[in-house]
Amino acid sequence: MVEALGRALASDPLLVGAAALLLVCAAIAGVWAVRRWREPPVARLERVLARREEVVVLMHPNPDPDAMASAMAVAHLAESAGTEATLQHAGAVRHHENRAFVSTFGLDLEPIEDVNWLACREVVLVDHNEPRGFAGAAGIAPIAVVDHHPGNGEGESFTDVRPEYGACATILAEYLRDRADGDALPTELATALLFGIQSDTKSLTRGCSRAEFEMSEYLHGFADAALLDRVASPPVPAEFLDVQARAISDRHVAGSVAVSDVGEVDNVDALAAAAEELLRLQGVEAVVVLGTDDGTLHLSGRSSDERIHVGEALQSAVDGIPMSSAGGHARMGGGQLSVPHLDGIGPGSGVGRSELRRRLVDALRSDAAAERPT
Ligand SMILES: [Mn+2]
Repeated sequence: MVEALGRALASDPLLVGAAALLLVCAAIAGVWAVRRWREPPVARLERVLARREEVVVLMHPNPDPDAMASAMAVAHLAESAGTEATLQHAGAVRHHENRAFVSTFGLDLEPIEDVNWLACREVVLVDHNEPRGFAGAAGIAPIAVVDHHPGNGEGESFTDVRPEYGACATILAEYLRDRADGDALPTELATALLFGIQSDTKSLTRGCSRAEFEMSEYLHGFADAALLDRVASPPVPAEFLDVQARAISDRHVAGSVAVSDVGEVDNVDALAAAAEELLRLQGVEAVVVLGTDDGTLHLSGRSSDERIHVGEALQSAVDGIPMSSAGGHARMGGGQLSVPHLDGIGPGSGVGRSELRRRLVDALRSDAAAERPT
């Protein structure tokens, strides 16, 4: 057969030419395929961004520093590809540390409540892999997804989800390194990403992979120490310290559960900060701090014991109380109750504050007891 082919080629110079052309084409295609295969993900993402005039970089609801720093990095990539980027999120930037991040880096973030509020339909998701938290979120098909949470969300043209990573900012730091060719990173961007990694990993103590350490080292070379300090330890509003003081001095401790009613507050974020502080108390494994703002009683719960599911405990404590809601995760939860209803106005007979406190203690303790192996 090979001989027959050789004879045919020898007798027809046109065939020789065609065979040579075919070989050259195959070689070119091979080189192209190897290049594509070896190129870093950032090159593909940059191509996806460059094909658009405008993109929305969408953070998860109530964005945290990791989401905001990741969004800054995608906006940086988009703008260097000549693509306009708008940073949007559902919910609000909550907690004074997160607001300090926004003001320190002068971020222009736009809140959205409805899919029609998106600046455009070309959406890049960061730090989550399925759009949520606004009306019509389920109908969005993102063009790209960069995330470190488990999940099945995908981008139409680009998906990079690494659940083994401690922060989304780590992935974006790798992107910037891979395209840098030794160029300096903008100081603010490097500092924001470094803080994003630190805040998502509790300063490299929780949920870290090797990549967090490597990218922290890389970013450190471009970050500004004073700026990092300013964003990591923003000044605390006076009320936060007042509320913490009240939470600590007025605490009721029953076994490993501490409940504290701090009365009227102006800023309900102070309750979460106080709960975190109270949880540091020796012997205490679950806490709830209660405070009133504008006729609503807010609860903020925390637990350091994995057998106590705070969200479920808060939910069972307010169960049956009209105009109440509570829930959350294993280690943190919250709730709201209507003060007039607690006082007995409305359909129910009312549950006093001391009765509520007792229910909270019981819920947090029985939860612990139920889970405890006998
Ligand atoms: Mn994150």
